[in-house]
Amino acid sequence: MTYQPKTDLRVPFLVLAAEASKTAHPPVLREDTEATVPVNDEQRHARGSLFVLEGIDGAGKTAAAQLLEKELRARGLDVVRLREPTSESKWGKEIRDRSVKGELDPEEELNLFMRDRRWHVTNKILPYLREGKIILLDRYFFASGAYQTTSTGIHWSEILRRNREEIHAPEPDIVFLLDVPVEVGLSRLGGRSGDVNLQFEKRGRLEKVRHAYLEMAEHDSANFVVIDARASLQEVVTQILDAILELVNRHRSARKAVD
Ligand code: ATM
Repeated sequence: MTYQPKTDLRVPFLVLAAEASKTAHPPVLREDTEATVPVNDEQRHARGSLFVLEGIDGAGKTAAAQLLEKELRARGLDVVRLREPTSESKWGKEIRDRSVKGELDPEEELNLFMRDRRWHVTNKILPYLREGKIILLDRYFFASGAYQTTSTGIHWSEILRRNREEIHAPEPDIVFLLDVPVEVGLSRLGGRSGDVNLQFEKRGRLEKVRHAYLEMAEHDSANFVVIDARASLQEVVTQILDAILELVNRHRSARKAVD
């Protein structure tokens, strides 16, 4: 099932970019993870772009993100690849340690993902956007919407709202939803040894996760592009790359007009 983007590719993050700092600094890691600045203020100073890859397990996001990074870098673009849950914050580490063993209760799990994301927004995503980087993000708050709705019973729209209002998670330029039927995702995962995650990869749950993602793509305000990820990796990457390059070029032209 392939969907067309429901809106034109937008150009956030740029209008007041002329004021933004032109000096690049590596992000300084902050422990005061509660201190996220409201994103609308931050976005005014951001010159970068945020592209998110989402999909059920086995959809091919991680392979696509790796290849995209290479392709964008080969074109001279300043790209950074990030993923959630992070492997750096204490909350990301806790998720990775405990969810694999099925130890987390649903509310605790949702809270940990939110805390890890707050850390990520503060310490990585916003600093990189301010530096003008192109961020390729392998999972973001839409994953909380899709996965944690199935465990907590909270509607995905409420989970997205919390991420937007409580964490001030910046809106992506585009969310690429790599859509595959569950049996395709599971058969791809079958090839990976030691990767079976009891908490997440049960078939019935993945059907619900996929359904939630597709509903989001249709009804949420984010700029979703649904990609039929049954296609080859190269075809998937080409589609995503074309959309990213088009948007990055529009950013550049608009910035020139402002400068
Ligand atoms: P990766 O497979 O992308 O490493 O993500 C690990 C798991 O975390 C993934 N499912 N499995 N297996 C989806 C899950 N996840 C959530 O449940 N909520 C979230 O907010 C995020 C970022 C990931």
